[in-house]
Amino acid sequence: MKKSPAEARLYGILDLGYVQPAQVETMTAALCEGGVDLIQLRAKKAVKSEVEKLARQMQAVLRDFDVPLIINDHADIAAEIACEGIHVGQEDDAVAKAREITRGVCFVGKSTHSLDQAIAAQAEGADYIGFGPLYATGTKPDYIPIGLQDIAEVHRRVSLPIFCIGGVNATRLDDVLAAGARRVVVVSAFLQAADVRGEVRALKARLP
Ligand code: TZP
Ligand code: MG
Repeated sequence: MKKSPAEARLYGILDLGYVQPAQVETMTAALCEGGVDLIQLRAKKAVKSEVEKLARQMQAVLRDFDVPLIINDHADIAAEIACEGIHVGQEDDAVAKAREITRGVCFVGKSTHSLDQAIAAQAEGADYIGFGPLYATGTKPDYIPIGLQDIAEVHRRVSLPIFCIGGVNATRLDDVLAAGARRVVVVSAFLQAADVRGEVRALKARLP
């Protein structure tokens, strides 16, 4: 049985800005062996056929793990390959639309960049939210970091699973947790680690 967002604490994103297509399978396995609970394919520059191909490769690896596959942006691909989740941003399909395209089968996550957006995503029916970027990050360079000050409040106001994202790494984790985070997304700090499995495992062990 695949994990649900509510059961998840650590969310890894396989971002093709950091990973060559030929490394997608080994990186998927390394992230899962390290202990990510959720994994997303984020391929901003790839054409749809390439995204689908890579997603299917990840899906094959994920048969050995209870880690759901979440596709960024492309609800039609998520529906086509019957993966577990779809993730939309503020500029993408509405949650209801993504749910319709995936025929109610996928859970739907939404990126939020403020307290107001987080509250709106809950009202819109998202199954989980990303909240950030907390820190400036090269993975999403055009976004102004929101800092840590709203983390406690968003947990008071939003009852969905909240994944704090953006510049999270081993050095900053204590500050992020002290600010009230219970779940985190880590991208570049995992994908650029010399020992991906070890980096994931060590960070996972520090989560509540
Ligand atoms: N959404 C908000 S920040 C971000 C996304 C996809 C990127 C997070 O990547 P990193 O490398 O962990 O800062
Ligand atoms: Mg998007």
